[in-house]
Amino acid sequence: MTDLPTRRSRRLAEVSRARAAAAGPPTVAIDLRAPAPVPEIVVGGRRDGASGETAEGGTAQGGTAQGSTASDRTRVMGILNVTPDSFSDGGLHQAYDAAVAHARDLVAAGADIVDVGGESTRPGAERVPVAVEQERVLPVVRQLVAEGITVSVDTMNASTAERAVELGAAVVNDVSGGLADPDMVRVVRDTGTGFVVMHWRGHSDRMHRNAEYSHAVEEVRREVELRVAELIVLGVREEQVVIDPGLGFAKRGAQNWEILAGYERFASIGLPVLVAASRKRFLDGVGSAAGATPAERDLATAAISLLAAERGAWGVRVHDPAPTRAVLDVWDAWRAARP
Ligand code: PMM
Repeated sequence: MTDLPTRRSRRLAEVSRARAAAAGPPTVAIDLRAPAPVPEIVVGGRRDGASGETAEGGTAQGGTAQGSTASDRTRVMGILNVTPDSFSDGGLHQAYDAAVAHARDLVAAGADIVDVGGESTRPGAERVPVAVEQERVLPVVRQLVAEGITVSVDTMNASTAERAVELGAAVVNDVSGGLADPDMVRVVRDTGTGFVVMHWRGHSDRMHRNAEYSHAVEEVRREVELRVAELIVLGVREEQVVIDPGLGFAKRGAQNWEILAGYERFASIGLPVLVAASRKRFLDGVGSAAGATPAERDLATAAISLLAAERGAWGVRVHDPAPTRAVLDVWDAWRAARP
């Protein structure tokens, strides 16, 4: 059990432990603390699922990163937006077949988890009816689970989360950290699912108005920590939680860089951290020309993935896993060679 730093949150954690003991062991959908599975990483070859063999069929020279990587491998969460209007890939994977095909591509490109969402949260986005979200997301979740893919469901709706978990989703990724739907906490608590708790100050239509901070890092940290403490007192177990500072959500350009530069402050909460910078607007003009398309921000995204992995991030959430997987493989090889 990791200590949350404040006295209040320690007390809340004690309450949670007492409740958990009274309730008996909950179902655990995924062990968030377990080492990420180490894929067949071949130094100098491509990943082809066959341990130790390069794409050319030979044995890898220089060894594999397997076995020598630490138990703190950063997971790659590939983004699958089954939406017409997400900011970088809206409409591309909205049809069921296109969505499933893209999920397979994400996994082939190195995703450990596929994050399936049916409601855009881009700045200014309007809410989508729950029934529409479920029509988009649930058949895809069912199919991916059947194919053995680890799925997280990106939703603010408790009923969507509940049905997705029933279908086998291992993680609920809620950009509101359970604040948008009061029933979400019950679903997370009772199913024992992994829960990504993002920093959130309100729905997308109010995002910019809410981006007022006198010290972004400390305020976001405090709000995340407080939200986790509330969840714990409501019966969610600390072991279920991954925190996410919510890049781009109620944060203006430079504030996102401050959050990234303050990564260690979030890590010091003592919970796994997800970094979700992929293609976001604050990357515009950094590593690609100003005004470039969101997809042209993948190199900058991969650089952030590497910096996050080096700092021990639990995961990185990306639209294109390939460049991120490449840099993480480099990081694994680097670490594997340490004496
Ligand atoms: N960003 C988006 C959607 N879901 N989930 C988490 N945990 N963190 C994020 O920053 C986040 C998210 C924004 O839309 P996208 O799916 O196009 O990236």
